[in-house]
Amino acid sequence: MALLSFERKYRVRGGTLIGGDLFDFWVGPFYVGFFGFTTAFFATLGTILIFWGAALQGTFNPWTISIAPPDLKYGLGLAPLADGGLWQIITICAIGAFVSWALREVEICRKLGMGLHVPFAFSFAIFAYVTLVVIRPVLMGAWGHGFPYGIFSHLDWVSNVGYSYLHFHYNPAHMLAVTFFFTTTFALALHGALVLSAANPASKEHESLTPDHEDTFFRDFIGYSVGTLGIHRVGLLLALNAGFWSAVCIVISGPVWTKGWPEWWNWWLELPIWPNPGPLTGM
Ligand code: 07D
Ligand code: 07D
Ligand code: U10
Repeated sequence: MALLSFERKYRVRGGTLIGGDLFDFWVGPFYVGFFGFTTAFFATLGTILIFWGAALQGTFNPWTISIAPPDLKYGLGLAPLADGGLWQIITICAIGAFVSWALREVEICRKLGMGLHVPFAFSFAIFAYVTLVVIRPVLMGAWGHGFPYGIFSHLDWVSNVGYSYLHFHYNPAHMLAVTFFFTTTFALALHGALVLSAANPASKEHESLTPDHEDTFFRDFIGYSVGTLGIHRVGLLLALNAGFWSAVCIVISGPVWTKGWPEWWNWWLELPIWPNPGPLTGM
């Protein structure tokens, strides 16, 4: 079915979580819904507040705009607008916009009778963000532990926080997260390449080849094919784990482990399985 006639057929009322028919309409290609309205509201307000913060900072250079969280001395209290209060309201707007975006995805899925896999997946990104700006700061007792909203300044934050644990690569959850990110790109490259190779066969005899060819390629190659549906399950699982272990790696840095990450590995040397080196010395 052509895209435009399909959309007309499925542009029907219903599936909304809240607001009934009130916001149940489209603007151009975009479905609005109650959560489209709240997304637009929070995103607009948050963006205006970033411009306000930029004006206070005295720059509109997008690379150097930075909205800093409050100083640690404000703890978990409210800070004056110009001293981190803007960051606090922008954080509320960001969470409002991200959660609204996820709920708008849910409404669109319900309209189309689809599973909720896309909003479920996006919720992991939201979880990672909320871990950085709410969960970890609350566990550490100050909003000042959140990251600043600026293109370069947030990189400074990552580097500074990384080095304050001496060597962040030794964080075991960071290792898992990095491995999942690498594996995700590896899997997408294999999948994209495999599908294109079947869709663009070497011989002009066929217009395109079949999933059987795809399966057979991997059975010949590595002895097993996870299957054409299975690879999408694998991809989703890998990507969600990347985000999940990222959230874990940062939430344990501070609230759980306060020393350098290299030292964490001492548990290996402290296992009660090593022979006492005492008598061995001098042998
Ligand atoms: C391609 C989908 C499109 C999204 C894009 C991002 C804005 C920000 C705001 C001027 C894959 C749109 C950007 C709306 C404008 C102002 C105030 C997604 C795609 C194109 N980062 N980060 C970037 C965010 C964190 C880190 C780029 C956001 C953590 C490192 C972009 C968040 C840590 C590097 C950006 C966030 C961290 C980047 C490209 C939120 C750990 C880079 C992003 C809300 C996760 C890279 C100059 C991209 C870069 C980069 C946005 C959080 C680390 C500006 C919105 C605190 C090490 N980050 N980031 O393509 O070039 O994502 O930076 O959590 O090297 Mg970041
Ligand atoms: C938080 C983004 C959420 C986004 C949302 C949507 C908009 C709308 C609109 C485009 C989580 C935003 C949408 C704004 C845009 C339009 C229209 C995603 C988020 C909700 N690290 N490290 C990670 C690597 C080092 C450090 C994660 C690699 C050093 C710290 C990942 C290397 C030190 C933190 C990762 C490396 C260090 C991290 C990031 C290599 C610094 C974190 C991915 C090869 C000296 C962060 C939860 C992520 C984290 C994090 C990878 C090196 C420090 C696993 C590959 C050794 C402090 N690092 N890192 O989390 O876990 O995405 O955050 O060297 O806080 Mg690291
Ligand atoms: C996949 C796939 C698959 C496909 C696919 C895809 C995954 C199997 C079949 C999809 C993949 C691609 C297309 C590939 C490329 C994608 C990427 C690389 C990912 C990154 C994407 C981007 C960078 C693009 C991002 C663009 C976005 C998010 C669009 C931006 C949109 C907007 C700004 C509008 C958002 C809409 C909203 C909020 C809802 C509706 C609202 C409006 C229309 C605005 C009007 C507002 C109202 C009516 C409400 C009023 C409220 C107001 C005014 C607020 C007032 C507030 C005040 C404070 C004043 O697997 O195959 O193929 O294609």
